[in-house]
Amino acid sequence: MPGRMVDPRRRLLQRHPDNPLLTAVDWPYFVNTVFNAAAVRLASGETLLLCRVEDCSGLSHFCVARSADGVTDWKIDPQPTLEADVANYPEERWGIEDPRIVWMPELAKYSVAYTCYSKRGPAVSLALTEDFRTFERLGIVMQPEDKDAALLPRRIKDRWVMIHRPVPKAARAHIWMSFSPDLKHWGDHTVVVEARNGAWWDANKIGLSPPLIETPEGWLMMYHGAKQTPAGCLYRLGLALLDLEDPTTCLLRGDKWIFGPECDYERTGDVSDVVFPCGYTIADDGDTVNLYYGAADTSIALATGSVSEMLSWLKENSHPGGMADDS
Ligand code: BMA
Repeated sequence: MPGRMVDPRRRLLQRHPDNPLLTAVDWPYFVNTVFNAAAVRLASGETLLLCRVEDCSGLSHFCVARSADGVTDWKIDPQPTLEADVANYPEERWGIEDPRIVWMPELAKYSVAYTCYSKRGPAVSLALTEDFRTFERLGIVMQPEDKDAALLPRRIKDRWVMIHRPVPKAARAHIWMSFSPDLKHWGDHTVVVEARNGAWWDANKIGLSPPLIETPEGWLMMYHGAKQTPAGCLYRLGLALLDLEDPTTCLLRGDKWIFGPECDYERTGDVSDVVFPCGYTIADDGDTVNLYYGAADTSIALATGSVSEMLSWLKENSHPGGMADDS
């Protein structure tokens, strides 16, 4: 099925002409798909992607890909970099998925929040690493069903902060925030952004996409909406802004999506009509965002935008507060 024509108007994110950047055929070993990669820029300037790789069992693991310019000449680990460790972490029985990396200055380590797919459903696990070769697992921190998690890079009022998205049986799936003294025990669970109702693009089920971007005006959040349609779910991306010192307060929330599946590689794949970013890097100018996203659960693509333009857009296209108006 051909993608629709890409409309050059209303562009906050520009697709890279080389998209998709990485697919299964680029992998040094045989895999089904590569998608939903976490991203980080290392001190060396190199871009590192921690890619979700699905093999032909249907289960996923992570594999590191590195590139000097974040676009070309990827050096991919010859073997899986991090695999499920079922003997010690039975909650990883059906694989590990959708990582989000955040550099934690106080720990001098990267945190990796990821989905552990347990026999009782998807849940949230944490790991720490200094080098993306060895990982210190902290184990499961949110029970099923929960996913789309990332830490904030620093404590707020002495406590670590995690964003995540539980899926309750009897209600819509909203974005929550929880707090911890030690990264292990989490409490004071609070809804931060609610899924809307009805026909909205972000009705019923939303979730964090990449980790938050810290700006002088607040934490910029890119979140996905999964709109249920007769043909399946449409995954699109929207924006919200959270208060810097009280991130449970949503200052602004955009009413429209800013990015959605349009190109062939986003519209057609193992799961059609999905754009799913799990990571970004910020360029040397401090403003350019390189957003890495899974396309149709099949490949990894790149779109580029500007933090200041996203903030300006939010001021013009949003309303205060993260709660849904169900009227
Ligand atoms: C979500 C997540 C993502 C996936 C998306 C579309 O629920 O599981 O890993 O990309 O669905 O299939």
